[in-house]
Amino acid sequence: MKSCWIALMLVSATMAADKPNVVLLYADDLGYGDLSCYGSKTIATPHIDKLAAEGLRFTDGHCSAATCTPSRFAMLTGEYAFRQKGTGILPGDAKMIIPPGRATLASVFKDAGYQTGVIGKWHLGLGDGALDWNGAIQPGPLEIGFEHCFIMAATGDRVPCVFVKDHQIVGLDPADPIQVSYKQPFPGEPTGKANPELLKMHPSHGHDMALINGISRIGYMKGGKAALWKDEEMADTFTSQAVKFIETSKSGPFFLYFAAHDPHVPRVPHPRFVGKSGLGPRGDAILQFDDSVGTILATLDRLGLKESTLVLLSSDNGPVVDDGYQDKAVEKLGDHKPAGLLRGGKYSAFEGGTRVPFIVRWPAKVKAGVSSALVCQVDFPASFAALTGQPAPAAAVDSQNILPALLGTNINGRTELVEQGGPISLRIGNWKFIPASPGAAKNKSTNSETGNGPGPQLYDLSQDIGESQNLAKTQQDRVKDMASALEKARLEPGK
Ligand code: NG6
Ligand code: CA
Repeated sequence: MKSCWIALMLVSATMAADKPNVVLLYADDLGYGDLSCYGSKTIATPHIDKLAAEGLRFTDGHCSAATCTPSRFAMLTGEYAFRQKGTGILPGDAKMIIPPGRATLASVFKDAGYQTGVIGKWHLGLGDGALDWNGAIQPGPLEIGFEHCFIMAATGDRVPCVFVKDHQIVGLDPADPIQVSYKQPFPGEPTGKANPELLKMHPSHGHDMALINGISRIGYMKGGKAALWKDEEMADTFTSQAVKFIETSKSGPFFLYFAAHDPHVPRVPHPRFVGKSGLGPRGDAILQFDDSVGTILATLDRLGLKESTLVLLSSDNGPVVDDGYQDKAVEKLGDHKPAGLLRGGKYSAFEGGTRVPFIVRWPAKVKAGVSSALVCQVDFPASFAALTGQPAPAAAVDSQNILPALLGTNINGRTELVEQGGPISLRIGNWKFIPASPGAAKNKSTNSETGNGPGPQLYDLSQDIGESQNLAKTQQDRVKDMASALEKARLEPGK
């Protein structure tokens, strides 16, 4: 009798749950001010603008950290990355930092009966520490809930410059095995440092190691020549893989994590975008991302999936202009403000580090509009568990169910949010607190602000979105309260 009841409850929970397809369109280093729907007058992103016009555009949506690896770690696991050692920016030969079997955003969907796929940039490590790139590359995405994967291991500026499909490098010739090292160069292989005459794009800082397709990278590699990617074709490759995944999963439901590489360095868009933005390769790469979005949305339209698909668009961290290559991003910036009115960007504790474009479209359920709710990607595991009628994963300790805010049925998102820039800072409502933090206020290589400062910083974002007036001296009680709230959040997950 009891088991009948349980069965009945399970059936009704499943029936009560909505199971839209979910497509997560994730840009790399795209800033709050980089899209015309977020106010840019210097760049036109018509496909993303249409998505925003048909959906809910968030003005206070965040990634969890101001760089890639910790941000993606938090988004997939539902745990702030600062709680775990080894979750900073990873080299391309790092072992996987999400333990196999751990519940993730992907496994939440898989458990709900979804087809799950990741296409694009991974940057969470692969293998268990003794990886042979010529053999089975595992553990990887398939061991944490994805059933299909077509990825690059780390970033476009890190070796190995090849794609990995499921457990294998794509197009690898066994007669030309691949070797990867982050320690020393391979004798006889060209590097950016030794062979600058072979470069089509020169580094501005770092990036002077393995020389692949006329661009020098971080780390060294040898062999695997037939498998090397062409930077100019990378966006089209990922996009066509995404279209294929949607086509084969169309009977649904499916979850696609489309992790684009644009506009991360090296910015080498396809020739059809070159010169089109007037802002140099960085702007052109943003047009390329918009184009990928357009192609994926057109696929949903073509297959009649628009109504039944929740599309989420966001970025893994804020923008950076010079991130290590002489690509004219600084010289051609003109009036463009990649972080909009926000201060800081990638690597920064200021809002520009983690406040990013954040759009939800689900025609069947979400009313178009604009929301000022405080929402964060770390909340995806709990929120999508709720959407699919499941409890939040126990290990997703920082993930809150903010589904009503994501769907626009409630204007309240989070009350508090920890932001991981350089220094770890705290939002409570519109108040922003950055604790005193040693270290340079400016990153000399990227010429960007870190948020470090000798004393505490307090900003009232409701009056001062650009964090220009430090109120710490005049509001000492609030500083004290926020300092202890931050300490508590650091020590006690769930805040
Ligand atoms: C930095 C790289 C930068 C970029 C970043 C990771 C240098 C000098 N800079 O170390 O170019 O690759 O790491 O970016 O090497 S992220 O978006 O993946 O976090
Ligand atoms: Ca990034």
